[in-house]
Amino acid sequence: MALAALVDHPDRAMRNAAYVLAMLLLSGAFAVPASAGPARPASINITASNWKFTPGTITVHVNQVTTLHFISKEGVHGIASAALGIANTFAMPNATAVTFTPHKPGTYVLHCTMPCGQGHAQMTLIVKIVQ
Ligand SMILES: [Cu+2]
Repeated sequence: MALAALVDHPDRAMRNAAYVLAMLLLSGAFAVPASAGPARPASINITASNWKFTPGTITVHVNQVTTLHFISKEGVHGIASAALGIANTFAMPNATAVTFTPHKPGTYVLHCTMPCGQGHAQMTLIVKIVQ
């Protein structure tokens, strides 16, 4: 039964019920938030080796506090991004981590910051920032 029909219902109790329902709808009591606010913190493990990061592409949401945990299986490598606010961080046999919060969507290509050998120039981590 449509709400409009209930509002004009001959039975007073039904009219009251319709009124309460209308107020609840107007108050947004049943509304699902369009945006749940900042996403929960993310944690991503990245393994470095000669000469790649695995995974080579990661996806992070705008305003999502994200921690990258690096560990190297081979050699010492590094990552940094001024645009993303990622401080220079080395991937070593001991795990290291860096936390950042991206604000601008886009695809960012981060090159290894540590001269690490013949494949160094091609060693990248692609960070996709999405809404
Ligand atoms: Cu390198």
